Amino acid sequence: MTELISIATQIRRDIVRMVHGASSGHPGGSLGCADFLTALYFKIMKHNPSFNMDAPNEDVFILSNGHISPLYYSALARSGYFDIKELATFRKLNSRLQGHPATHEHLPGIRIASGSLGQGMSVAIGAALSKKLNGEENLVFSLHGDGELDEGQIWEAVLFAAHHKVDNLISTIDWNGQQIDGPTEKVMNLGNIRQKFDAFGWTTLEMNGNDMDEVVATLEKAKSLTGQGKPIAIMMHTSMGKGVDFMEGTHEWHGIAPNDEQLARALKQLPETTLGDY
Ligand SMILES: Cc1ncc(C[n+]2csc(CCOP(=O)(O)OP(=O)(O)O)c2C)c(N)n1
Ligand SMILES: [Mg+2]
Repeated sequence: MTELISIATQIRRDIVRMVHGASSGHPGGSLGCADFLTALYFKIMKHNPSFNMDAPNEDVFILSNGHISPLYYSALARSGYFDIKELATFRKLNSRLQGHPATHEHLPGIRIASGSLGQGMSVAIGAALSKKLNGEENLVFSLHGDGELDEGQIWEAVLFAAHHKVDNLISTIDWNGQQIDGPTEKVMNLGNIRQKFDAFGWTTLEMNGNDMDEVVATLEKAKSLTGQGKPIAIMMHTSMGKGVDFMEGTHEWHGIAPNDEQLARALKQLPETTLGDY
């Protein structure tokens, strides 16, 4: 557990350094979901960093809220998909690390373009059904923002997954209560999203997404509930900007870069680990 927490801290350092280096990007959601993606890539998922697009006999992760790409790229590099030095090219001209993930650049680990919100659950369902057709036992994980649930396509996918018993799918919702323009309840009130997923026929779980013990335990529990005829959704409470006090809990840091002074203040709160900076 200590090791996972340390990896998450290094990944948070990567996030703020990458966004600062590019003078653009999305630190808020990236920092909030850092514990979740660390647990997934370093403990929970069966995956192979010598990347195969078709993912035979391995688990698949689909990032639907593609704007949190700094987190995604760091988790991929840190788990061996590509050299961590490449993180320095984030959002630079001709980089494989575009602001939103795309397949065109052939960056190992990326299986779909995302950033246009609402599409990832449909893709994840397709991947999960393919696994079943191929007779593979592996699982498909997806991650979505809560603001992303404003997209109608999500609810079509939620209906479809329950009807077709896509029980090898674990979708997680980053329930941080914030989105680009403000708190979700002001922009478009979502109500109790757990009750909504329950009503649509999913098995639901809830966790504090910024407590590594709880994240690992809940993901293990979710895995144990697969194969029972229902898709699984995890309502993940996180704090946007988690780990950097002045970025925490506000939509203000959804999509802006820290300046030099803010970067220094952020890095002080996220001490460099034995993994080292890129
Ligand atoms: C189809 C589509 N509509 C609008 C946007 C613009 N947009 C980017 S991020 C965002 C807010 C998403 O909120 P949430 O999923 O909660 O992410 P968070 O701010 O918590 O990281 C919006 C509306 C988009 N990327 N795609
Ligand atoms: Mg949100």
